[in-house]
Formats: sequence, C-alpha cells, structure tokens
Amino acid sequence: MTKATAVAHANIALVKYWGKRDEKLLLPQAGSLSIALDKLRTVTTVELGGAKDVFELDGAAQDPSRVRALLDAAGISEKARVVSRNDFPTAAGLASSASGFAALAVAACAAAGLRRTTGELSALARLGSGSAARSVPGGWAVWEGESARQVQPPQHWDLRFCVALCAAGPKLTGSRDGMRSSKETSPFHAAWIEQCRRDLPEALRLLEQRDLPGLGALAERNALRMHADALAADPPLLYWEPATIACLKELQLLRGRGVQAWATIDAGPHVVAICAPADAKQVETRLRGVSGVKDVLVCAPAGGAQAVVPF
Ligand code: 2P0
Repeated sequence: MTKATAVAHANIALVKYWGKRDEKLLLPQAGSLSIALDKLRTVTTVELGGAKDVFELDGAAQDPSRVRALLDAAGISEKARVVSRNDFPTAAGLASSASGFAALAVAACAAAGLRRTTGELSALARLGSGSAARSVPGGWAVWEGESARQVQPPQHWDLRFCVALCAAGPKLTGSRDGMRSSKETSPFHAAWIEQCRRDLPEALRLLEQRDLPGLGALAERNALRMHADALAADPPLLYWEPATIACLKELQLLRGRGVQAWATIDAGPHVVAICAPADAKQVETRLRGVSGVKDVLVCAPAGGAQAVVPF
C-alpha cells in the first residue's frame, strides 16, 4: 500500500469565475483572481491498493465518483481510500470543493509516486472543481486557462478576510448548476464576462500596488455584478439571506466612518469583508453584531497545497 497526506486551503475570488467555455473540461470563459485563506483548510489522506474506492469526508461516507474521476485523470487505476477533513463548517456552504480537490490531487499523485509540477497539479485539481485550480498554487492566484499560477506570494500583502457566516445549512443551487443556468438564460451574462476581462488586469495592477481602496471596491463591484447575472437567470438565482444584505449595509456604514472594508460574496449567502489587519477586530465585531450572522472567521493569506511529510 502507498499512502500520502496533503493540506490545501480554500480560496476567495476577488475577480470571480462564473461561466464555463467547456462544461466537461471545466475551462472558464474569463480569468479569475483569488487569495487562499489560512483558516479554511482541508487535510486529505489517500491510500492506494484497497479492494474498492472509499471516500470519507468529516467522518461520513460519500459517493466516491468525483474522486474516482480525478484519480482516472491522473492515470491512477488502483482503488483508493480517501479520508478528508475540513477545519471549517462544510455544511455551511463555504468553498470546500476548492481545498478538497486541491488536497486530493496533491495527495493522490504523492501516494502514486507521480512527480507533477504545480501547473500540472492545478490542471488536475481543476477537473474536480474549477476553483480548486487556484488552491493548488495558493497565495494570490490567477486562473485563466488549463491551470492557475501564483502571481504574488501570501506575504506580498498582509490583509484580513472576515468571513461572516450568514446561514447554517447548505445552499439550494450549487455553483455548477448556477453558473450553467446563468450562462444559458441570463441576458446579462455576456456583459458579465466582458466585465471580468476588464477587471482582471486592473485588479492585478491594484494588487501589485497594494491599493486596498482600489482593489476592495473592484472586488465588491465584481461580486455584485456576478450576483446581478445570477439574479437575471431563469429561474432566478437568489443566493442571499437577509443577513447578507445587512452585512453589506454595515460595511457601507463603516466606510462612511473611514474604516476601509469591502465585501465579496460567492455563490452563497456568506459575506467576506476585506480589510487591513489593524481594522480586522472592529470589522469582526461589527459583523458579529449583525442580525442573522452565526459566526465570523478572520482569515489571513495562505500558501499553496502541499504534501505532508510523515514523521
Ligand atoms: C469563484 N465560485 O471564482 C466562483 C465565485 C463561486 C462563485 O468557483 O463547476 O465549485 O466545480 O467548476 O469551482 C465555485 O464554483 O464550480 C466558484 P465547478 P466551483 O470562486
């Protein structure tokens, strides 16, 4: 038997991926930019050589078909026992597929003794879930085609990302169905994709300059435009809860008082506030005070997926 463990972090996109040009290969219509988050961590162990595929997530048995598809894509035909654990609430709808497939790609290749570059591992993780491509290089990552690359290391910019949990259960429409429906039925979709193509180079410039008001405002606009696209789908996709809007208003209020904090929202109800470390405590406290907010996780930038060397 061969066995390996890997660690990966989830990521939050500041220029978002919402639309595929290839549904099978999971290739995006436009490039995206993300940062990996230290407290959203997945640890995955892959053990090859058993009698059948087994996939266990947070202690519960799961359908192993998406795990098997990734192993097949890596050229691993042996049966696998995959045990994965998230350090954050999976059921709350945080982006666990990104860290999960990134950790799986790295652990599976390590277990099979396959030497792969970061780009190759990123392309492999992408076949599990598009956003997982960005969790492989980690840090500030850009995903444009088959794989993502790190454009700045996590140390480039010490920011905080306050994740306000605005609902308890899983979301109703998953990202995969949501983005397909937006592409097929939203009259705004072409404009959204054009916007992302303009946003990415501008975001990279603001990132290089560490321009928080510039990048924060761009990220908030980009997220709201993604939701405008989703809202315009047929049937409409409304991912927000009352607490989501209340958080947006709270951040608006804080900005009015001179606190530099901006929001981004994935395909779910949770709000992620981007701010400087010195303002994180105040932003966290204000978001905790918003009605309907269950918890707030304050995250810092993290690095890429890594195989864990056993003692
Ligand atoms: C992102 N999201 O850029 C965007 C913003 C959600 C909203 O990537 O179909 O689970 O597996 O490629 O990666 C979530 O979508 O979708 C996502 P698939 P994925 O982070």
